[in-house]
Amino acid sequence: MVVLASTPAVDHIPLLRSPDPGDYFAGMPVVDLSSPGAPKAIADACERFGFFKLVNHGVPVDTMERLESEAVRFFSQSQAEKDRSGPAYPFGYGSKRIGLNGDMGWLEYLLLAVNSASLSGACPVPACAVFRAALNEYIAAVRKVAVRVMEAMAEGLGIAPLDALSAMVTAEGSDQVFRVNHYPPCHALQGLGCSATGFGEHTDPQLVSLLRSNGTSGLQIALQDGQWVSVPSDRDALFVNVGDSLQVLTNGRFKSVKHRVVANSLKSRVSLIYFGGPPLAQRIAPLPQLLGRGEGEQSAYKDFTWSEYKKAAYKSRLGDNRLAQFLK
Ligand code: GA4
Repeated sequence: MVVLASTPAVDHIPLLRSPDPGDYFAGMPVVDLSSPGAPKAIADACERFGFFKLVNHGVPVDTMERLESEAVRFFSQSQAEKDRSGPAYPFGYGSKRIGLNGDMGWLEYLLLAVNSASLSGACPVPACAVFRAALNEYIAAVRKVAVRVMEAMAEGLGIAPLDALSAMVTAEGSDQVFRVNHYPPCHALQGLGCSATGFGEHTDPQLVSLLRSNGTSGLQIALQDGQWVSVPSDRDALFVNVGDSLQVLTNGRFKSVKHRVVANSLKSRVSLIYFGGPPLAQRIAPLPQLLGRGEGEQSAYKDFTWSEYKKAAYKSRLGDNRLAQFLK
């Protein structure tokens, strides 16, 4: 990550965005995972927005804060030190470049492979044992939440068995990824009426994503009518979003939400994101329990496996509509 020593002319700064609409997401669904109404509230939120805030999720505050401080420590190392943990593909440290097809963002990050409930042993990054322990503790806890959320989704959809969705992330060989993002403040833009794109608009290819941030705002989601709204940050909550694969499994009932991050001009944002994906061979197609219901309801999608979808996703640009080519 290049630190700007002096204020460059605005037109020399890449990734500029016009002023934000600034609208806060007033109607954001907040779900209490410990309440009996959670399954219905989750299913409603996934149908309306593909997004909700989760409270009383059970990940201890200490576990979240320990990982946050280890991440801050990692990113405060010298550039040369961090580059030793790169490149990000397939897994490791990356700066500004997102994916392999030319997308850029005002961030640095770690992209990590998750094996069952912890970092994959084959993933050598990060090398620091304390950081790895904090990651493993957090990943084990957040993955349990993902399983509970996916069980609640099945219950809310009224489908059996309860693990019809969650079994895909608990299965041997499930394809889970963890990402630690650091968006440094973009001081150069302070007061200039514009902001930097931290992570450009996109949908997540997986089933579900669970995000925790350090309380610095920046996350925005697109509502179904295309309007972008800012998500008020909350360091104690988890934010859950539906990914493309879950949209397909529910035959479009749940919406894969478009989201993006705008860099803050004053404060650093650190986010921790767990992406729950199925095993590579998993067929991604509407659940028969859902298709059986409606009068002659047909799948809206061509048949594909997670491996095929993932391959297509990694060939795409960040903002592409990746599901379009799989629509019937
Ligand atoms: C979006 C969700 C996850 O962050 C991610 C991203 C991946 C990457 O950063 O390498 C992708 C992006 C994400 C979707 C399209 C492709 C792949 C960047 C990109 C341009 C790790 C993932 O699985 O897909």
